[in-house]
Amino acid sequence: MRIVVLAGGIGGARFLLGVRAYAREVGAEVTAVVNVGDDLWLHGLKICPDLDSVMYTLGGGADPERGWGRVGESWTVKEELAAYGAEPTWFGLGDKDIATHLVRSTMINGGYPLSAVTEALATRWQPGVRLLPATDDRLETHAVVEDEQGQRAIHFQEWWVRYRANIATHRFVFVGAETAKPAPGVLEAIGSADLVLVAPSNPVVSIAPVLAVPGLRAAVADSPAPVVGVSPIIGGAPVRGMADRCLAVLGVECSAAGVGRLYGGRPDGGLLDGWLVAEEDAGAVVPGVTVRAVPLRMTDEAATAAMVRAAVELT
Ligand code: FO1
Repeated sequence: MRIVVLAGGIGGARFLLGVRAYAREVGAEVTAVVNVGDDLWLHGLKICPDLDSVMYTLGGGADPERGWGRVGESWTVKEELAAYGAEPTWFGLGDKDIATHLVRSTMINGGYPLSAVTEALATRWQPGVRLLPATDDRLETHAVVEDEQGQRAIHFQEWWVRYRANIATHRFVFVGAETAKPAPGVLEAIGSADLVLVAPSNPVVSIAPVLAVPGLRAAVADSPAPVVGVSPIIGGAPVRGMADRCLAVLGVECSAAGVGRLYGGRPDGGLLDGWLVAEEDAGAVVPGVTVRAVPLRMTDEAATAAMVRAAVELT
């Protein structure tokens, strides 16, 4: 059995722990197609927060409290940069994490595509799933915001970390998406999958940038395999993060049904055949989609693997 997971953010990383546990039980292969819209160049370093969250989480090196970055981290470089007055001070890189960015940046500057760099980094972490960036090309999520400085587009990380999404926002733009190509292996993985899962990641800033890569949405929509999504919203609130603020920018209701309808059912030109919601959202209706209510809290690997089993059984 081949499982493809569209993923981004910490929700995606934690969900993949359960997918890997399920896959080990049944002998399945897993490919994660990961968001790159959060990526940025900073201090000469290429930083890929979502790829790193997945890699560190599956490799046992993630900080469980923060959710991002490395466990047992130190912050000497951050303090030294601050002493120089180097901006931005609102985005901190840990010392151990910087080693990852140094290796990645050296390889990228040497001409290797992000997918090859990711594979090289993963040889250390042995995540047990194949990690593919959605694209090797530049695709950055920007937010079009408005304040006393007027209307302007800012990088997603500035919107998320500096402003904590607390700034009037008109829309999100996926810069570079029109000309981006799916990374090698992405379309093939989706085309030959037995199951495509949409992780309980932020639909607006984690999954939408993946689907914005030309050809990727169509590959999922036309996939011969069933497509099952997992709601990131439980009882009207995001499990983690700021999906509520992101959905508000799109004018989409922050509910399991609202996100399910945003993805849409395949009979109506959307993506989903099945939609897993939490038990408290049992009444959710998504036209053309089989909705099932199951426990959706990713409290541990076993609970998360049970969600994956429920997704398989839904198909
Ligand atoms: N999140 C923060 O809230 N503050 C930070 O300073 C910060 C730095 C950072 C550095 C590397 C990295 O991979 C992630 C980092 N994050 C930080 C997390 C990141 O902003 C977001 O959580 C994700 O991009 C959203 O998925």
